[in-house]
Amino acid sequence: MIPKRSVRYVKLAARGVAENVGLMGRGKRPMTDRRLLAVLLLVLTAACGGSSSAPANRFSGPEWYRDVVFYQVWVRSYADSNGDGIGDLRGLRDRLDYIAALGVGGLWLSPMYPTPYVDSGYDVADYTDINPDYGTLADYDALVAAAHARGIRVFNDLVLNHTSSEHPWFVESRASRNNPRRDWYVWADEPLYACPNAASQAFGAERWTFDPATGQRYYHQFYPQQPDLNYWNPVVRDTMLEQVRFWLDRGTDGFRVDAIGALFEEPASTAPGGKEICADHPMTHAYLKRLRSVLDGYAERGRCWPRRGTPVTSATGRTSFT
Ligand SMILES: [Ca+2]
Ligand SMILES: [Ca+2]
Repeated sequence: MIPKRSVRYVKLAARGVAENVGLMGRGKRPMTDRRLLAVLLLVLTAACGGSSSAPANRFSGPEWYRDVVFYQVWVRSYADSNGDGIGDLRGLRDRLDYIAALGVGGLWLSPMYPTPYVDSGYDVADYTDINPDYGTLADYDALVAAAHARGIRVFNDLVLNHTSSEHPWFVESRASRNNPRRDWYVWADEPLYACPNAASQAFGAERWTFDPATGQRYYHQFYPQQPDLNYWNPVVRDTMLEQVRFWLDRGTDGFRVDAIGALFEEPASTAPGGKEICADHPMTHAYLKRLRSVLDGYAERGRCWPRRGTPVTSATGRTSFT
């Protein structure tokens, strides 16, 4: 089935780390109007070394992204190269001349990882591979090379908050209370916090799902098939940055980061002020700085980044970057 897609609006704002706030519906589920707080992290090759084939003045300066057109592609529905009815990376690559002719400078790929597709690919079952419906890692590499040759940068969708329930990490985690990956997800006898999904009830009313195999509940901000990773576990934090490096090492130019405000939660019993924290936790801000540091590490390879920003949360809870 070809999924429907609707981007109500995309706003690029702020400095250093660009904030991308969008209302999106996706996939074979009914339109969800899910509100996403996302961060777009950018890396630039042309402004530093001057060796890119990008048109002159198009990518000049570290804040080039302010004037560049970004083009979001839902690979599954975009272009089918082999006639199986499913869009794929080769189909997209075959149309890069058309995309370049539109004046596009940045290609944002919606999730193209292996997935059971409960949430249109935002339920990732493997962060370091390509959905076989769309092709292979070699096809991805060829797409990036072909895009770069046309002065187009490639940005992956990055889903850090949760995995698919079919990801091997969660399969292990739910196997037993003593499994080494048990603490990679958020397990408890009773819900630690309510954290309702304020944007939409389409993901279901319950944020905690009972798992009879081990007699505990796990937390999920979205569908039950999308268990939240436990970012209080330092091994999880480090492991997710390894997934980021995997793509940067391949030549990926940056990321659009999904639901980033939801990384950390904290129960009322320990949170300052005695009120549970469900989004924009200070630890999330700290983790974003680490993520930024990873990206900065690629400056040594001739890439430049927009200047560093400082996250600020207003009295209303709105986060921006100065
Ligand atoms: Ca196909
Ligand atoms: Ca979370």
